[in-house]
Amino acid sequence: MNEATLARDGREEYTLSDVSVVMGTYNEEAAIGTVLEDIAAVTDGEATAICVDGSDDRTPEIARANGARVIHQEPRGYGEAVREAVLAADRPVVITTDCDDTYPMEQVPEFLDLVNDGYDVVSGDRLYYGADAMPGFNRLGNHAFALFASALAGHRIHDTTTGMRAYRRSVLHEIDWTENTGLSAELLLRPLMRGYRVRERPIEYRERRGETKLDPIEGGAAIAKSILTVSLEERLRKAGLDVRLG
Ligand SMILES: Nc1nc2c(ncn2[C@@H]2O[C@H](COP(=O)(O)OP(=O)(O)OP(=O)(O)O)[C@@H](O)[C@H]2O)c(=O)[nH]1
Ligand SMILES: [Mg+2]
Repeated sequence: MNEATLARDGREEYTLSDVSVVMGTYNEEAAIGTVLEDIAAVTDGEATAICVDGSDDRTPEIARANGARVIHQEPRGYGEAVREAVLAADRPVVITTDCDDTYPMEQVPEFLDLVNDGYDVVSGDRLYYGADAMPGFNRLGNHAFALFASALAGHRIHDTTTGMRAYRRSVLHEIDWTENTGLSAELLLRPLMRGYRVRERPIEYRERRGETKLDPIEGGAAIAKSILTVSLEERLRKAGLDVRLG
């Protein structure tokens, strides 16, 4: 192989045609067109887009019209959809997003560069720039989750529940995922606590288009429980005990 195609750590260097952008979609007709157009524009149409969809509005039609692969799944929650989406990805670099136009698809190339620098997981930190577009209660909750997760994981994490990340696809297949509402925290904590190379990258966060699908109180409690369960399971695993607490 030509040296120019090798990343700095000697692994193969990925391009935008090695990227799948995946998401759960549940009645996101107000945002799906913009999100998929942004992905196509920033990747020159090279990346594939996959939507795991439970909608009863026009979301799947708009997604297909914009070139996305749509996988139907009855609505069973965020994590059920995102797990199926990440495992369906057909390219070696997998980028997750919400389908609500909150995440900056224009930063996809920066995330890819960091994977080429050798990181296994690159996690978008919404709180770094203040996240003014986020409802105040959610912002406070996300700061609290980050502190809670940092204390349990023994690594400083700034944003545990972000929806925008890049993963080397192999990582997604090497770990069993158990959480639903808390899947985003799990997708960060398990790789981090198993010694994968993980880093955060500040991202701009925009106001949501369309209606939220997450109840902040019920969802917040489920996320806190996932952070606790996953961190304890990973600590026990390090001590040689492979158990499920959830
Ligand atoms: N297929 C599917 N997608 C879902 C389900 N629940 C949520 N989603 C999608 O998962 C993503 C995250 O949901 P959001 O409502 O944005 O949750 P959130 O980001 O915590 O809340 P906001 O701050 O309001 O954006 C969105 O793209 C939703 O459409 C579900 O049950 N099935
Ligand atoms: Mg969202």
